[in-house]
Amino acid sequence: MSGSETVLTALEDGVLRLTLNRPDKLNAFNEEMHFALREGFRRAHDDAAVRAVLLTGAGRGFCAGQDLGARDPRNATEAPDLGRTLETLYNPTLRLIRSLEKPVVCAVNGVAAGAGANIAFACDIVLAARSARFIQAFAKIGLIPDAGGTWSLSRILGEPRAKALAMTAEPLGAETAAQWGLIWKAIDDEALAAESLALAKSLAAGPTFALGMTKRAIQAAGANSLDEQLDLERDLQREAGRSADYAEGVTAFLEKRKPDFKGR
Ligand code: T3D
Repeated sequence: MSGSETVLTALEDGVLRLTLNRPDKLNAFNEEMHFALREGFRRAHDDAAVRAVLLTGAGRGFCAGQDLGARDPRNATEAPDLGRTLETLYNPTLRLIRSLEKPVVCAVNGVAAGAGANIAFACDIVLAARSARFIQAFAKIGLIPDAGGTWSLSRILGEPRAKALAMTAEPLGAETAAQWGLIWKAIDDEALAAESLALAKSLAAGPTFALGMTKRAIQAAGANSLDEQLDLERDLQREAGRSADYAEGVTAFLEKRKPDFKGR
């Protein structure tokens, strides 16, 4: 399978759909898939026609994390440098997802394990099939959670649940993940693809200039004091107030019609 086949890419109504596509391995990451996914998120940054991203998986799984076939100690002469693989393969993609000032919807269509789970948690709005489960599989193979997992789990869930999930590797069902606030919604399996695409399309047709700054502000909040955050809101709202989308939104409201946002 070539690099491009490992992530299927389609642009429709402003939504760049990225589908992890190694279904026989539950979409575990090999190098080709890393590069193809990174390329997809780079395109989302650079291409003005992309106004939202939808990330999902092909087949019965979302993503089983690192392809362990590529880490077989029996075929290695020395231990791998996993710090290097994080730095060069996983972390750039995580940074691209978080810094993209466009909405990223993740449709978790099946099991999400290891880095696969934590990449989902880095996205902006996560929908999961009711049958999906999230597994911090790292503890089973002697690793620590990566791909931002220690950061997102502890921030979203707090230390007690983050530590228990990470240390036990117990699967967390989609319904509980939604109740705990780790994801937005659990959806009936057969409805996930259509609902997640509809959500991504409605975001893509929205005021994406403001949605991008909303993302920036919410992500900055955890590290800011209230004063700093109020200043940031002032600065970003100043920019939003100068946008064509704001003028269109208010005009459409006054004219009692649907706004036609352009994302600028
Ligand atoms: O290495 C670095 O660069 C550092 C970064 C690390 C990041 C990480 O993500 S580390 C964590 C790696 N992932 C795992 O440890 C998860 C391993 N997989 C599983 O535990 C289970 O497969 C699942 C719980 C995800 C699903 O279980 P189940 O019973 O639904 O499916 P299965 O039968 O185990 O898997 C189906 C096939 O996918 C199977 O292949 P086969 O036997 O039909 O030919 C299985 O080997 C393959 N598969 C699943 N996960 C991986 C995988 N092959 C390679 N790597 C995988 N991670």
